[in-house]
Amino acid sequence: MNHDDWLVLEKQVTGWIKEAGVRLKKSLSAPLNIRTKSAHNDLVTNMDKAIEKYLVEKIKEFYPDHKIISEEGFGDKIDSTAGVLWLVDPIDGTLNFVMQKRFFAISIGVYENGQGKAAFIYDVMGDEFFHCIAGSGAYRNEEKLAPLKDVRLEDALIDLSMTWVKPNKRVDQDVLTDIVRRCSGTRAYGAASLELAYVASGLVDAYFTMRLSPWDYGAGLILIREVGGIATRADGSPIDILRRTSIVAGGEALHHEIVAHIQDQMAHGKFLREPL
Ligand code: 2AM
Ligand code: CA
Repeated sequence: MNHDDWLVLEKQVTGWIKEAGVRLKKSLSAPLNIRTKSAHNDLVTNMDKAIEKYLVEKIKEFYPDHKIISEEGFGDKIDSTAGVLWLVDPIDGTLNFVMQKRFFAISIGVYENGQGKAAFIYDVMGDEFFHCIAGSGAYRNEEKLAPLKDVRLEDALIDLSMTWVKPNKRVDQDVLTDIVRRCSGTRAYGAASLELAYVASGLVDAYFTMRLSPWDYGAGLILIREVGGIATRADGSPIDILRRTSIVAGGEALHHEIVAHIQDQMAHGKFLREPL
């Protein structure tokens, strides 16, 4: 697709996402139909499904030859990044949607032959729309985001869930202890797409997680790279956008410091298990 095609797509997706946002907001005043998926805290609601169906139908209507990976099953079975690929999460942060009625987002990332091209993350209740067409700058609503600055670990806010510093099956619980002790503070918002958007906006300086799916991080990675940030797997290796993965994201120097620390811990026998 050429640049003008991407601009048309941006207009369309912005319209769909804002419309979906209105529906999500309205739905909070009616009873939700909630079910659990892989665990008691892994939830899906009637709204996850309804919004995904709406978005997938729109994409298929206007871009019938594009492929879609999405969370709730309306997308395609994909094993290649060839062509245009959409990574769609109708509600990122479903637990927040259900329990807090805030801090959830609609996230859409669009890739062409594996290259990030367009990103859209909409914080419905905060009415903050993070978006970018790769190469044309990243935005929070109409405000252009600045390139990420170098931040020392001692001055950094690090976004990570407590999950990763208590016993868990993916990473030794003490791998990050030094990072947590030395940094300026930690935060956790419970919606990965927003947490990646906050890194891109400089609201937090780095984000660490051991387990995300393509629809959770697809858009966020594009935003972070657009502002000069780095995102890799926890051991520093590249992210494969077709797979579940760990992620360390941040400005270049801080990303390097965190990954070097993790690699050093691994060299001392600490485990790090990527999701299958
Ligand atoms: P979700 O709400 O779309 O499932 C919560 O810390 C963040 O991690 C959310 O962005 C959530 O996305 C994501 N996540 C990925 N895998 C998860 C899982 N198995 N259970 C809960 N949250 C998960
Ligand atoms: Ca979701």
